[in-house]
Amino acid sequence: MKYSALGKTREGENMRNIWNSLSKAAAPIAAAAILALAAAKPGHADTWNAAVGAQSADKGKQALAFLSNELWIHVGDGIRWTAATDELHTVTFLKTGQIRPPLFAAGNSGPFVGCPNATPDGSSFDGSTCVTSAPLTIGQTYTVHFPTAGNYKLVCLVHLRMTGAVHVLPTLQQLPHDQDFYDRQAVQDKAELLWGAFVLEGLGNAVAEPSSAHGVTAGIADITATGGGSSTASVMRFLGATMVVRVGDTVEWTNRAPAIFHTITFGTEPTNAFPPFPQGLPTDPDGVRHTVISSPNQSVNSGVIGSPNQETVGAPQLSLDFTRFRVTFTSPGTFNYICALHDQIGMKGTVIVHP
Ligand SMILES: [Cu+2]
Repeated sequence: MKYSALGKTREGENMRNIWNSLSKAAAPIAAAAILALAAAKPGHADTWNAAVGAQSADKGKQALAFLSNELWIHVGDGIRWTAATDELHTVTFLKTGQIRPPLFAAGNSGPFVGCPNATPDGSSFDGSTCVTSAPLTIGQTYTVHFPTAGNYKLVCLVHLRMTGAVHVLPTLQQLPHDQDFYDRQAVQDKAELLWGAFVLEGLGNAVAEPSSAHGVTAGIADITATGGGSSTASVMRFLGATMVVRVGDTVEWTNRAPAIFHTITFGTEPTNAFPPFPQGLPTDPDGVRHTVISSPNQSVNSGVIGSPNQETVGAPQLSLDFTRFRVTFTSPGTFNYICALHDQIGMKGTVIVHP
């Protein structure tokens, strides 16, 4: 989706132009005029536009980001977010202190949990009751209204490090930016994040270049931040996706994407890809799950691999992350695999095993 396609629904453009020109005048008369005009504003609300995520044409590079990720609006205004990726996102405002819910119930095989459930499109958020969209896919929109002044944190329940800020100012307060500014900023942020993913792809490929190590980079990402929140440039691809080895060789996958999970899944895709299949996959002394595949018909799922989240003061220490997975191939053949979480955006690979 092109950002220009998001368009504008600024009912208050004339009002704001008057306001902007008046606010540049220094005379007290102008100040009085501003107050008079502002007093006329109640009952009037703007709807701002923002995007959720951005992606490359092949969907392999994803900007996990609210674009823009920081907006200043007036009390009574709304923001309409438009999802721009095949990767799912939510638009979510949790209450301060609320425990972040999992995305799906029953260990990720059940329905969307929400806070609880999704709240209707057009819901209002004032900090007292949480508001969330369902997981949104490309082209879907979700609008939130803000009836109370305050500063609110925006999160995505799918991605751990995808946040933003909405500053809701009193009607008399001048806003720092207009919709055109946010549209330009969204285009620039998109370009920077997708360019970042392009650079990461090169980095991941350099490491995964077929060699005696038989290493595959199972996704790579970088988190960046603005004053409003954090965004992630992510390569949702296996780098070294076609690996050629010999019988008896071991291929090793490494997830280099912080707070983004992937699986390495051969054969039948399990209903719930989060736990490894078969259960009780053996583990090497260095803590890496390691299994043997002897037939292209064999079903094996790594379970999710990746780093769960940043270290957090006050939270229990987690065990060492599962960031790697190993498979030893004992028969020749062509072995196709997918990431069960991201195959719909093309995250797939092949291991060709020669005698
Ligand atoms: Cu994945």
